[in-house]
Parts: sequence; structure tokens; C-alpha cells
Amino acid sequence: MADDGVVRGGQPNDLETYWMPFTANRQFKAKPRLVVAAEGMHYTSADGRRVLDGTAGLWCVNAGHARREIADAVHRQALQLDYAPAFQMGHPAVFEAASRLAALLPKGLDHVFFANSGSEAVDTALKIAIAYHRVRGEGQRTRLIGRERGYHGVGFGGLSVGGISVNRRFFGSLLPGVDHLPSTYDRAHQAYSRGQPEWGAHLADELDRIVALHDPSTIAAVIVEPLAGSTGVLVPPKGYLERLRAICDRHGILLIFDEVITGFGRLGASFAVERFGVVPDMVTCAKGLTNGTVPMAGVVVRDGLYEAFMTGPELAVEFPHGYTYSGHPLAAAAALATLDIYRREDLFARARSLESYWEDGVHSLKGLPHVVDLRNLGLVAAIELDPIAGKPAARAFAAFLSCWERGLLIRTTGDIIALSPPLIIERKEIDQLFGILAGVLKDAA
Ligand code: PXG
Repeated sequence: MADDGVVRGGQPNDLETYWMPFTANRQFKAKPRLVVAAEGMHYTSADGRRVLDGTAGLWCVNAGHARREIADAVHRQALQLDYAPAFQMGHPAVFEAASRLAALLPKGLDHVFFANSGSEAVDTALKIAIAYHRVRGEGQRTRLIGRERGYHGVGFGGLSVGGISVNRRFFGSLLPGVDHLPSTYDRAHQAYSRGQPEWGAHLADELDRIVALHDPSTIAAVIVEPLAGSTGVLVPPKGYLERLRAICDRHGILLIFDEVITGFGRLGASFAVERFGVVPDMVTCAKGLTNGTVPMAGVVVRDGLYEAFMTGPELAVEFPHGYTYSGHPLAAAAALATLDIYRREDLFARARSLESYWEDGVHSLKGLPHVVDLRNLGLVAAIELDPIAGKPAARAFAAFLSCWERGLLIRTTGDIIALSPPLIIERKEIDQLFGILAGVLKDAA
């Protein structure tokens, strides 16, 4: 290890101690893939190769890696005010970060609760929903509705409303009183859609069935990802989100958009709220909020919800919830510097202007061996592969390893490859990305 603490070329001598998250630990430790540096669109591997980042880290480095303005802001903040108590105390940067974040969403979504991860933001939003109904005298509204194939992090709340069965099955009965909408995906009707599929708006009507079953007066909130990311990029059918909104309105049910992935320009607009023109009661976000540099997440809440809590004795804590590191000074500084970059470089519009070029790149893979679907929106794409019989996920994982060898980082889930590059990507890098992928898919056949 060099004086500056960065491992170069060598490898840490003990791979066993660290239990890696969502990783095949034994496979990784037998043949480690270490990154030691990053800049712009690229990682540097421990063996000194440049690797094109096709996934913005894990959907978070939207402005590209190693942005000096963010690093400097964090450094300055650490020297000036390293930590401020989050409860009963405040510091200026967190108030500014809240205002700047809310300003990216439509008027009315004007209050922000900070957390440190998407999982915490989701659990916070679910708790706000249930508590909101209680403070206004509808304490029986406790049910939460998620969606099959949804991902809302790994807290017990998010896991309960989530719908990825491999993530749920280890952990018992989870929260009671939860139900799930059907997934919006049906390959027979949607394969090779460019942008939003024409088919599937009617799947939102399943909410009416669930509402009738449980009685509307028992349901607190519906939570969905406007575009489902982790499960393998499911683009909402045209009209689907609009129908969900209308049904929630009819029954007094809160609608939560989990925008942990779709926020901060990923879909060529500030948020999916803007892209689709559908306004929920709460928006959860994380990842791109600080460009992945310092953990931070937020729940942006509609005025009426916040106001409902602001009653009772002035000395009382209105909502007994929060984290030691809610609105951490370093995270707030990172968020402000990140939001400055997004604005100065107009990165959300940049993503929108690249969308059709990106879309053509994605769909150029049609007809390659084992490709069964291609889908895209904004700077997101999925390539779905036919599984190897009896070996689910093996084909996509092999593609992941080949891409890594050839200098491209992709992400796979099951037999789906997901792509979500930093929004600073250039056309020639889009060509390179799909060129490497096409080669990998052809050579694997
Ligand atoms: N909600 C959504 C919609 C997410 O995508 C979370 C909540 C949880 O965030 P935290 O910060 O607790 O991880 C997420 C996270 C992938 C991948 O490759 C996706 C996520 C995380 C890691 C990998 O699809 N999404």
C-alpha cells in the first residue's frame, strides 16, 4: 500500500474478513475484481486497466467520477464543521440542500426529510404515510401496497413492499398488512419497445381490485418505482402512472414514487415526476443526490402532509423519527456541489438530448444470440437474455465477466443486463459500450 493509502497493483492480503453485500463472495474472492481509482467515465482496475463505467457506479455517479468541485466542498466542510447534532440542532448547509432539492420538484412538494440511503428513505416515507393518517384521525389506514418485481431497498419496510422474491425469501413474514400490484411487464406484448410500451396501462386497475378487497379505509399508501430499475429496467406503460394517481385520489390513498434511481436526470428530466407529468404525495431519492460521493437520501413531502404534523404543543417532537446522520454536513455540502454541477452543465437536458442516440445503440443489439428483449428510456437500458436451461443468471453473469475483461462495467440481475452510464457520456463512448457488448454477446454464442 502506498503512503496515501490507495492499493495500487497489489491486493489487500485478506479478502475473507469483509462480507460483501449482494455479492457471490466465494466467486469474487477466488478471482477478485478491484477498482482503485476513477475519473470521468472510467474506473481504473487494480491491474491498471481503464474500464468504461456503463452503470454510473450503482446508478449514482450521474455527473461522472472524481468531480473536483464536490471533493473540494466536502473537504472544506469537514474542516469547517465536521458534524452537527441532527436532533434539536441544525446547520446552514442542510437547510439550503433541502430547498435546492425541493426546487427540482413541482411546487407543493416542498418539504424534505433527510436519511442516508435509499432503504432509509423508503422506510421513512412509509412511516410518514402511516403516521400522517394517524395524526389526522384515520389511524386504521395502515396497509401498504407495493408491486411485484419492485425494489425499495433492504430495510424491513422496503423489503415488505418490495417484490423481488429472491431478496424476500430468507427473511420470514416481513411486515403484516402489505399487498402487491402485478408487475407492469409482459414480454409477449412489450418486447423491443422503444421508450414507454403502448400496452399495459390497464394493469394499474388492479389497484381497484386490491382496494376493494381490503376496503379503501384501511390503505395508507401505494409505493412504486416510476421506472423499475433493479429488477431489470421495466419502463412504465403509457398511461399507467396516471391511472395509479387517479385511483389513489379516489380513495384518499397516498402515492409514493421511489425515485432513488430515476432522480437527477437519469430519465432526461430532473425526476420521473417531470418526465411523466404525474405528481405523487412523496418522492424518495438518494444516489445521484450527492453524485455517489457521500451517502445521503431524502424524502420530499407534499405540503399538506407536513402541515398535518405541525399541530399540538409547540414543544412536542411532531414526528419521532430520524438518524444520527440525517442531513450530515459533509453530505449536505456534497449535495449542494452536485446540484450546482447538474445545473451548470445542464446534465438533465443533456441526458434527454442523447436519448435517441442511446436508444439506437440499444436496439442495434436486436438479433444477437440469446437476446430476447431490449428496452430503454432516458439513459437507461436493459438487454434481456434467454437463460441457460437449469442455470438461471449464468448467461448474463458470464457476459458481465467478459465485459469486465474487455474494459466495460455493466450490471446484471438474473439474465438481464442493465445499463445506466454517467450523464456525461459522449457519443463515441456510447458506440464503444455497445460495440464491446455486441462482441461479448456474439463471442459467447
Ligand atoms: N429504492 C430503489 C428504487 C433503489 O433502486 C433503493 C431503494 C435502496 O437504496 P440503498 O441506498 O439503500 O441501496 C434502491 C437501490 C442495481 C442496484 O444494480 C440498485 C440499487 C442498489 C444497488 C444495486 O440494480 N438500488
